[in-house]
Amino acid sequence: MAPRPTPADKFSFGLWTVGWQARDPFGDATRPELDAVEAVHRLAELGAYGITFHDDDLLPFGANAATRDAHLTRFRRALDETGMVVPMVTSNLFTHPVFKDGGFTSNDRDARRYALRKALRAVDLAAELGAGTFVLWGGREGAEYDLAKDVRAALDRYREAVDLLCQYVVAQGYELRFAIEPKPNEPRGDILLPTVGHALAFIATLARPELVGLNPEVGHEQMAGLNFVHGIAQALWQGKLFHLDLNGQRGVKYDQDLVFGHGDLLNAFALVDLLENGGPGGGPAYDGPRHFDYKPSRTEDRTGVWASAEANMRTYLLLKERAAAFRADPEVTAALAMSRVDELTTPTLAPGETHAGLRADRTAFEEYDVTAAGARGYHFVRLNQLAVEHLLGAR
Ligand code: GLT
Ligand code: MN
Ligand code: MN
Repeated sequence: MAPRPTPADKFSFGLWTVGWQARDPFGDATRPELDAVEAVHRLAELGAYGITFHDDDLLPFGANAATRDAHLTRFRRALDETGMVVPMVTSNLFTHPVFKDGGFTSNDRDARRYALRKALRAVDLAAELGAGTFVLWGGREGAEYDLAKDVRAALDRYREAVDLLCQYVVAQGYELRFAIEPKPNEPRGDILLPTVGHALAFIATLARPELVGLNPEVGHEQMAGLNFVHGIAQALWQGKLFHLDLNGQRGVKYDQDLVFGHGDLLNAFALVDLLENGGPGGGPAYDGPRHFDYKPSRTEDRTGVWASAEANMRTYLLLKERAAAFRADPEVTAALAMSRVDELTTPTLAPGETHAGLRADRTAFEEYDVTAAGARGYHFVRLNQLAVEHLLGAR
């Protein structure tokens, strides 16, 4: 039995996830539209604490002021009735044909100005609903043809846009930070800022880098063949894990958006262990929302949608339980020591030591027995097997 999710677990879902009607490039929708108010109530009943959305998920694209107000009033009432919060808001700069060559980086300057205006409106909405994070997923910022996009100019325009958004939140006094969500491809052939590493390098060039971090998604890094846990670890190391999108992906292929844990389960285990136990003193390394960005598979009906939403949270909590047991197991402690995992936290140089000291230390080189060191095993496989056995509930 997995523990029941509660608001203290900080589970949140995108409105576009449970609301996905399962229209794909090859087939029609298999499910009816889902009302945002129903989504709030159902997710609250299941134990989630938050709901997130794009401007257009909640307020139909191009709606007039009266329609916007009506939708917002109903939605706010649902939040009040359930105690659900809105930790994150974002802007859809990818669905409408005007964005077919991108929002912030379209070759068309007028389309870029329109995208900026739309994003600024969504920033107001985010602040109004008390969100702390504004995600920037640039799904259409990219190209199919190398000669059709001046990538250096596109990055200039991307930076111009993010700098403007930062300037705006500072001017308005909003408590809002931005989180860039990398993705290597789909819908564009190649998307700009394709991985955690590219996005981190981009952030370092901004006018206000402290206001911009990351929203890495499990499947997006895995689509690029990368290790998600390593990406998250580096984001944490640089103080840039502002938000994250949990889901599942099976290898390098189209973006599957499976339920969390339904892809690389062992990597998901290491991820939960890092988030929950990787902080100073073994506590959580991340205390933001545990946000699920998945798509209930096209084969599922409405019942299956809610079952899959629950599955994300159950899997997370089961992995958290398993990770706690792993950390508490004395055999794991011994195996970690055998593998010298902790030794990596010791600086390579002695306190105050310089290159002169290192060069004078004969034990570091002239007298170092490289043959013996090269022959010694690290016992990493044993450690990994212990993780597998905990994951399988065998310990
Ligand atoms: C879209 C995408 C997701 C992003 C969302 C935020 S929209 O569904 O596939 O990965 O997180 O814009
Ligand atoms: Mn995805
Ligand atoms: Mn996502």
